[in-house]
Amino acid sequence: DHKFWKTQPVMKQSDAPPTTAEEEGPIEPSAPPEKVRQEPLPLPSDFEWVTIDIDNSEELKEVYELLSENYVEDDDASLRFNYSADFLHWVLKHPGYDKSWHVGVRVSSTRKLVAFISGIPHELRVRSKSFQSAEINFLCVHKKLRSKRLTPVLIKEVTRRCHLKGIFQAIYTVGAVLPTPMSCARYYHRTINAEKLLEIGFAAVPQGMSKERWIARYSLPKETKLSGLREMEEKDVPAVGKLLRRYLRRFDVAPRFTDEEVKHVLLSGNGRLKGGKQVVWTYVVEQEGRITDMASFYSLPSSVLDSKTHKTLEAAYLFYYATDAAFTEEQPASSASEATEDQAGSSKSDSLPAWQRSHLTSLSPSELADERNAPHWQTQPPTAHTTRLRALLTDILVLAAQQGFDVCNALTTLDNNSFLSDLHFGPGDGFLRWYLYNWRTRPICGGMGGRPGE
Ligand code: YNC
Ligand code: MG
Repeated sequence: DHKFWKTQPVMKQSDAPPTTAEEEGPIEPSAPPEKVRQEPLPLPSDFEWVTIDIDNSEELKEVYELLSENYVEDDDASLRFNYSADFLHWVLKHPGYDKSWHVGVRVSSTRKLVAFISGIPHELRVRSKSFQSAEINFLCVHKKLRSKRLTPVLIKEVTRRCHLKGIFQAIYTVGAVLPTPMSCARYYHRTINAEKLLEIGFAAVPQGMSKERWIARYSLPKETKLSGLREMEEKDVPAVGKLLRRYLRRFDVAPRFTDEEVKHVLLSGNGRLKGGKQVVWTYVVEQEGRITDMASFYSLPSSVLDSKTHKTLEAAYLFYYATDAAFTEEQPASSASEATEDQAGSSKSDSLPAWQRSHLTSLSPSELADERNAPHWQTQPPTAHTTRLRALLTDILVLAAQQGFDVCNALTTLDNNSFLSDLHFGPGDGFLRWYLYNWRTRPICGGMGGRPGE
């Protein structure tokens, strides 16, 4: 009965969700720093809090090792996320990051790192309201310490450290159902290395199809097709920032990235720029000196736990993308709203005009199964926007294949539903749920969030 979560400022299933924009907002008020608890939460004896210095390669390696052995596994324990140290360093050093939000727990006697939780800051927009928030991620308790109620202590401690810095809202994603999702999406997988996925058992040839035909189904062109497609460079940051911010305004929930964040999120994980391993790939389409499209993916391998022949599944995860084809059919943004809304941190947007709101947000499992709710892209001819996305994402698959990825994963978020099946992505077993801490909101567009039983 959620002994811990029922004490927290999160939406409860029993609460009536807000019905108007005015009712959306904090569940409990913010407090001044001096009203925030000053001492760390008590830990069981034998354990102590540490702040991890991710610039210290030894400490970064300890976090990497804790996660590589104890982090998220799939349902039948055949795969476990294997975030690289370079990936962790990239994500945790988000612009404006606060070192004190990289929280570890050590065994006092041996100094062994046995638990971790992290937060990074960013500005989040939920419908028409924007606020500073923490994105909480990489919560992990060593397998030998499970079911001892350490998790609520970790969450309360990172919450305290956020409160000390004036942050009272957070967003996080979990595979499981907790009180109370604001949104849910399903994982889709696009086979690239068909043979290897068969050997691992991640995919199976459907009955009645030959192995050769199944493998041929996933073959990709050797080269990309879009003219003007190239890797993003630092000089592209302002144009990409503008395009991405404008594209993301079409969705009910999105971060509001500054150019500094765009540069970090899309470029700094390109290891060739700083001598590490590459974790993020970002491409742009430049036509007559204008950036018309961008798309990115990141590398998140999984350890294969039950195969004799393969140790690692190399997965590319579809990340941000944007195309100005989204705007050609719609009324162009007026220069006034472009100017005031372009930079995150500028004056907050009022309610968005209808054409900027998306109808293609993620779908709940029941919606996915519900023919009557068949989304309009299945029944309407492709638009310039969806045609453009298919071309762009096909090239992204080609590039992921060139980089040696075995599979490309994507969620039913953004406009992904308009190309997933055409590009031979298939539905997986996994779902991802989004949660907000201390923010009350109506269920997100399409009624995905907050439904009982999902
Ligand atoms: C979870 N993933 O329900 P109740 S995702 C949140 N997120 O509490 P114990 C979780 N809560 O139900 P264990 C949770 N998993 O009694 C469990 N809980 O109220 C709740 N796995 O604690 C659970 N990483 O310590 C229950 O559980 C209580 O030993 C039970 O440890 C859980 O990073 C876990 O999946 C997940 O390492 C640490 O199983 C462990 O089972 C593990 O007895 C593998 O805890 C790795 C894994 C989770 C990935 C992620 C997002 C985390 C978000 C946390 C919530 C943040 C709130 C906002 C804070 C900032 C606020 C501000 C400002
Ligand atoms: Mg525990």
